[in-house]
Amino acid sequence: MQLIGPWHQDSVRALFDLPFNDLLFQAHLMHRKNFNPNEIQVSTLLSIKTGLCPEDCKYCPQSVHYKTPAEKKALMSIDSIVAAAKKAKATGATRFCMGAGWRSPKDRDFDLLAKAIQKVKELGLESCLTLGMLKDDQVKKLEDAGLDYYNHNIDTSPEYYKEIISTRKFEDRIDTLQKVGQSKIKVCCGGIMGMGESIEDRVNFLLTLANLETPPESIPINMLIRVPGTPLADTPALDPLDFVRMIAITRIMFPSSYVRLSAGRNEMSESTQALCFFAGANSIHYGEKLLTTDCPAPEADEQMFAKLGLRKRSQQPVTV
Ligand code: SAM
Ligand code: DTB
Ligand code: SF4
Repeated sequence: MQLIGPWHQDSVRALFDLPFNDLLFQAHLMHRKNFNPNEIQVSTLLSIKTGLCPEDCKYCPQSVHYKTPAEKKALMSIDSIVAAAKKAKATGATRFCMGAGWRSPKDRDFDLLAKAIQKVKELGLESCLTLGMLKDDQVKKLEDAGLDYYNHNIDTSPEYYKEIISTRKFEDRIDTLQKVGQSKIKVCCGGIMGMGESIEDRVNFLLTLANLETPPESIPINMLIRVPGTPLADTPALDPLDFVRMIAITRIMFPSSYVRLSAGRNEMSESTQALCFFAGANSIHYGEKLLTTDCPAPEADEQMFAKLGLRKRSQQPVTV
């Protein structure tokens, strides 16, 4: 992992204060040095268990505490997971991310999870899971099953976290990230913009990511989807240019990580997305759905890629 830091509050804040053009120019130069700027990694998501989650994350349609349009669904069977993975492969995804509306998985779920990892990899897809907090032996089970990535977001700054979630502590998230970071599984960790956080919170969110024992190789930057029924449903919309800034600063601070333009593309214009790609975003969620909310239709993404001369990044070597 190459870092051009060490970063401090002042140096990160200085990036937020740059004129937009200067910031985008720096970010784009950094992007070109490390990646092919016309290639985008595409991941398809599948919610393998949906809703009734005991946590109270104020943004989340799956929390049992809020009445939202998200459909509840028990843990899927291996056959249905494999069928969805095959479909994702056929539409051109290179990574298959399976998410569960859990605080943490139960030991009894690991046989199915290991099987799912194995089957996804047999299809030539990278595997990614996001299941909530993990214990040491659970990380080991996922590592032994050959899991490529574990997604576990810190979502916001340590200071703002308690305004968003009361059922766990920021340190609980760091604890799982440390466990995963010490295994062979790659860390995917990012956050959500537009939850009413300040610039200082965005600075401290990025500093926390940069100071993780194992900084993430994959960084999802989500724009809050304001789902009806969640406490954040009426939060004022984020200025798309502030979202682009966040992508650019993430690219500068993490030159060799994948920066994912994650949730929120359905509410974003193509022009905003194009600016995000220029600023250094090189990964997206692709497919009909994110977890419970809609993604742009794959055909619309194909058209946007064609317009921008972008192509999907082909598969990285898969470790089986
Ligand atoms: N339960 C597990 C956990 O919390 O880690 C995995 C699933 S959880 C839905 C995965 C991530 O989705 C959250 O950490 C959050 O970053 C993102 N997310 C959930 N609801 C969102 C929303 N309304 N807008 C943007 N991102 C959202
Ligand atoms: C991440 O950072 N964003 C994805 C993925 N990791 C699991 C999830 C976005 C979920 C958006 C709300 C929903 O569809 O329920
Ligand atoms: Fe549960 Fe994850 Fe949603 Fe929080 S973000 S309510 S832990 S599914």
